Amino acid sequence: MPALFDPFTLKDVTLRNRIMVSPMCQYSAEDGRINDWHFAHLAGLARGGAGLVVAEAAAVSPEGRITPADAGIWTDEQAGLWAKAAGLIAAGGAVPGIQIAHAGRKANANRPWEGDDHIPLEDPRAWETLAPSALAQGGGLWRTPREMILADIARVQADFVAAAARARDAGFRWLELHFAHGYLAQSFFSRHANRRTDQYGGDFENRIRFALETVRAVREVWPANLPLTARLGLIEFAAGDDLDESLEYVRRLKAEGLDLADVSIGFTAPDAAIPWGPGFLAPLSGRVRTEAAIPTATSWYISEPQQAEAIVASGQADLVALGRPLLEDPHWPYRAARELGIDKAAWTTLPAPYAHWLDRYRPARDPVAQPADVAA
Ligand code: 8CM
Repeated sequence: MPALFDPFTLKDVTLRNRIMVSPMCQYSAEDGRINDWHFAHLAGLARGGAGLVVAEAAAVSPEGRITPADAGIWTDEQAGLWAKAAGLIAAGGAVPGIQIAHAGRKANANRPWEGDDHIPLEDPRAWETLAPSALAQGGGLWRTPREMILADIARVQADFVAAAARARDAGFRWLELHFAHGYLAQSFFSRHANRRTDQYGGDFENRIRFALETVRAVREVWPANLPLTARLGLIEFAAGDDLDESLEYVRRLKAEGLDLADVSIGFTAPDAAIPWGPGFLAPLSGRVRTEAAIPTATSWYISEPQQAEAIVASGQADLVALGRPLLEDPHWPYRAARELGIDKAAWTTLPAPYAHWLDRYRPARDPVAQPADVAA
């Protein structure tokens, strides 16, 4: 059995394989409410065969949205819609997960296909953005945020806790905190974004305080038997990177109750030189897995079944997180199973309406069209 199709158990949750659907913002919600687009999208991905479907970043508060069209989880009405989504994912045989997020200084942007730039303050859709320091994200796309006072920090942490409780009540069984990609929690950890001089900025202990306190508080409401995970920006590929510090950050998060580290990038350093390439983050995931002794997920430029298999089999990650390959081919897991030599879809709790087609009617050797057939 290829490693990619070994079940994976974390706490009381067992995934049918090691394939995770990365959370992918759809920028298609209204006042934070998801709709038929999201239901079809998530149900399709679950039916496609992944073990875990992590629904897109759901904002913990209105001002924490990346764009005005982001999904949210700050009201009971929104949570009711998420409950339907969680049920659809489970009906597809995958474990329902959700990412909860606050965009910090990268909030209040236009949708990627409508400019990807900040909304000017005079626009009626504008809101004040918040960050550890009054420093704009680089690249000229974002406004300068307001530096958070201690009451803002406490409120955002309470928003994360309320969102986690809503996710729990909606039936999600896997929670991912968005602590990467230059969003709020990442910008506290980042020495590029955080210039505070109080207990939330400066040295390592102070820069990790926001994340540690948030994990500790979320852990109180997120069930002890369910995985609490975070997507972490552990590297910038820029001057100032300190991997020993990043590894210690993960160990400290683990001590607060984090169950898995989804290893990713900071995206806060203006001078980063990111070595984009196939599976380029997998080695760092392997280091985190070994040196912080915590299960990991890895993402970025994983698209081929043999590549995903090698990452899991070699111990670089427990889970491979795929995004774009699953949008191109929502049934990528079936193709992967076939390519890795699993001749029948018994690797999964494949729902019977699909299983019977794939198993019962599959001949010993699939007839492959020959040039002569095509010519005829
Ligand atoms: C969009 C929303 C949230 C994220 C994202 C993106 C796009 C790219 C990315 O991360 O790396 O975390």
